[in-house]
Amino acid sequence: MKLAVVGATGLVGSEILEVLAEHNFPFDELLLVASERSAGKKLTFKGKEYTIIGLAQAVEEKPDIAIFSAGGDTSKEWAPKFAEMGTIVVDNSSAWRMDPTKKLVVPEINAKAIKIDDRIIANPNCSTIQMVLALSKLRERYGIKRIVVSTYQSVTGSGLKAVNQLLSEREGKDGEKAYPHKIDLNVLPHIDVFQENGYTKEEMKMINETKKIFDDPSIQVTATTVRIPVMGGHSESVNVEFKEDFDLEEVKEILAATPGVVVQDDVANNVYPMPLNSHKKDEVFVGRLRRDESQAKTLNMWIVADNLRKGAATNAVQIASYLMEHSLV
Ligand code: A2P
Ligand code: 11C
Repeated sequence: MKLAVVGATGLVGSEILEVLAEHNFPFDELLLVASERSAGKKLTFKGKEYTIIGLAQAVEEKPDIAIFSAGGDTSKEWAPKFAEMGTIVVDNSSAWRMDPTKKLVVPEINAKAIKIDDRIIANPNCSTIQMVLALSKLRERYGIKRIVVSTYQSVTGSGLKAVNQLLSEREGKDGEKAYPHKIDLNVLPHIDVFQENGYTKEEMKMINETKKIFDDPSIQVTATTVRIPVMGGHSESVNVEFKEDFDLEEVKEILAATPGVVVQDDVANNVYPMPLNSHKKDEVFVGRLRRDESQAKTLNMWIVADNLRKGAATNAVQIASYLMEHSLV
């Protein structure tokens, strides 16, 4: 089993390496891949030193699985080249997510959709993953009519440059800018580029990916995605209208029994999910569960997860594990 991590030097790439190590992911050979700028440099994984290679060399090595997190353009150009060599690409970019011939997978929800001849498997957007995972079992029980979501997203979602912008601003220094405005002590109702309909690309990802993962185009979703000056994870306020009425205690039981979800909901003791506590955790945390008193069959919830973990690295590694465990490699 030969495993490649493409984008190994990036924020998500280093998180993938951490998750592979923590999960004791089994492989015989590991290829660490980045741009030609980084080729020849060294990276350490589990105490062993690896030399970074470029994509052209990596494709010739014919890895069994390649986890890509090197941006959409790299995936568009290189994932098909790996696929042609027989590699299964687990792609963390947005390049293939809405391609009807590609599966968009959150393993706890729809891993069964993966078939033996799939060669490029898409990992959803971070803010989508944590929302759909928290809603998945509630949807099975009550059916979902409409979701209204507002996000509070960590700067780590925009990569290293954004983290550096926040830290430099905090120290009062001038540095490179990932955002069009100051991010420290500020809130930007703007993630990714604006589309013709006035929504951002991040908002449209949440809408379209949710329908695809649940395999239900009838679910109505509307989103406002917002960048805030935090680092540990993304938070989301979700208002969900079910088809059937629910019992709040049963909702808590269903959430507690949802794989990958942890309920933190004890307001009497100020217990609710927060990004600081979700940092470096693989789970999705849910709290502030309460009935929407303005509308029937509707629940308000607060969902937090480390966007680099379940939102990216953990989900991708879980897909790779599923491939191995189900002899799809
Ligand atoms: P490199 O470090 O050599 O630039 P982030 O999203 O944190 O900025 O990380 C992006 C990751 O994608 C890095 O590992 C980066 O490698 C890699 N990358 C960017 N462009 C390319 C490319 N054209 N080919 C291969 N890897 C790339
Ligand atoms: C953010 N969701 O927080 C973005 C980052 O489509 O994989 C991930 C972009 C993507 O800015």
